[in-house]
Amino acid sequence: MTIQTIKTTPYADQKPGTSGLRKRVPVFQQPNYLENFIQSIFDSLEGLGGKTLVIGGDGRFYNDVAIQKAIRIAAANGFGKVLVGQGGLLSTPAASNIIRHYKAFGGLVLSASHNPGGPEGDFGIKYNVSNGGPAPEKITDAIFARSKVIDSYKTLDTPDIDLSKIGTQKVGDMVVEVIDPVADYAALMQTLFDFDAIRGLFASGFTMTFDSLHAVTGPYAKAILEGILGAPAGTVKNGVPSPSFNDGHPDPNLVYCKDMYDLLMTPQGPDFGAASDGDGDRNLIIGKNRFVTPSDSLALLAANAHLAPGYKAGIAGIARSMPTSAAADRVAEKLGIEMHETPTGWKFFGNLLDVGRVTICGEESAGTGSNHVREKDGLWAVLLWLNILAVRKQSVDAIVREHWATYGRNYYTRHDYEEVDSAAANALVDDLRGQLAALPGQVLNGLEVAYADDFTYHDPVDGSTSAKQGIRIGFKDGSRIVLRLSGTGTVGATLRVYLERYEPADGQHDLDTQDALAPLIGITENLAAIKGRTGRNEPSVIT
Ligand code: G16
Repeated sequence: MTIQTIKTTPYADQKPGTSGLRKRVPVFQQPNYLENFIQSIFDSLEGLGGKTLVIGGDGRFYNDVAIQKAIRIAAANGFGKVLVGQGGLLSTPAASNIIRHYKAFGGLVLSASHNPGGPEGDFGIKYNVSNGGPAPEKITDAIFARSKVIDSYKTLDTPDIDLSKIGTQKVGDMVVEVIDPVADYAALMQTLFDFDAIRGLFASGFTMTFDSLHAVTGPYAKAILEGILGAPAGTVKNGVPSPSFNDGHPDPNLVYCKDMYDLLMTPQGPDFGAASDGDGDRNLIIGKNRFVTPSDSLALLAANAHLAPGYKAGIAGIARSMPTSAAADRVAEKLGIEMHETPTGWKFFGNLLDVGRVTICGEESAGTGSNHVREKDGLWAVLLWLNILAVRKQSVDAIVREHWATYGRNYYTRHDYEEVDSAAANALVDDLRGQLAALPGQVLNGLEVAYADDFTYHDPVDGSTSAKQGIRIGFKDGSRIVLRLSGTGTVGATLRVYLERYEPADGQHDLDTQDALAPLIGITENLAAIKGRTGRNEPSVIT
């Protein structure tokens, strides 16, 4: 088989963001755009000859085309084997598991996660390394540097691989094995959780709804919840993956899962509701009459993890992204274990997990996970919740209330201003950065500023430093304002404002969240002038 070397010219905009390269589909459809990026990835890796590469995606529009291109470029670059999910599907946590389980060299994850899909929607691609996690910054920086000078890529002139059949085929000298996307993942989950107890929970009449949002978790949730665990048929909604997510937005939050939220707030609603996103790494947890914020969910899962067999020996430590609330910090303190604050992006947890300093990680952006893989894992979080509910035999609401009565409550909200003008958003952040030095000691809306900085992370494992990771303004009473620009949007800039206030164990736990945070919302507007600078009177999304 002759390897073709195709001449190309670089694109200037292939800088990976928080989680790989995400762009509108038409951007990826430009001549050689995807090929350039994949070749830039392979050019940035050493020693891939003869090794195994995992390829999977969330089934969104352009996945099928991209996978065929990726397989040919992988073969031409000397990989020995590609493992690909049947139909091109692998959830992101399942891809991470496959990389680890089969000791692959790395993997290509084709997804734009929670972003909408379809011909005018978003597409994305990221590279995961041999530990199963997203490539660290030194690799993504190298990929970007390479993409700016690339002048050719390698491929083969071969027909498309049939991805519908499980089994082995060949592309040039490379073996392509099409695998069941669900089996290994389902087996892993059975090693972590008490499936008998969860089966008993469902058998006792416990009711649940799980919304797959027409995305990748449909087959996983059906196989595990309805198949292995015996939840009634129909528990999983919208379970058939669609390239356009049925024209929906596969983001499991209170905006796109409002119907489920409303149902859970009614007496006739089920006991438990959950959802996952486009690629299956995020989760939404709602109990009857109780939405659980992702930050609280992290704290609750960490505090109760020992109830599941996979964590019965206890957890070594917890890590959370900087904007995530400090609720988990209080759990770590009580357990006497390590607590780490990292920049936004799952890749920053990898080192801590690899050396065993933390077991459970989480982010305010609806991501929780553990050392079982190196990605956040939506269904894992749902199963851990189910395991805890099965053991404690209490409602979600009762468990959350007990938690607050023990640790206090961190009121928390995130305000997103989506698709704002990039120049205006950057100027807003720059101006705020300029004000930081003068803030400590000032009293704003009755709250005294304790510190104000732009977060810099020093990785305690590899010694690397990541600067400018978000503006933090902390107050003496434990309240906090964080501002940063998203690294996953594809149009303009998305400004994220994260607000948090701590109420002690014997304090008020029943305030409306937005009311509880109103003083901080006012301070933010005074300091950052968001309305004037963005032209927006209110956030696009409040979570
Ligand atoms: C990605 C990253 C997460 C991050 C989230 C939001 O999630 O994997 O670590 O918290 O984006 O990032 P940003 O605030 O920069 O938009 P996902 O689910 O989109 O892969």
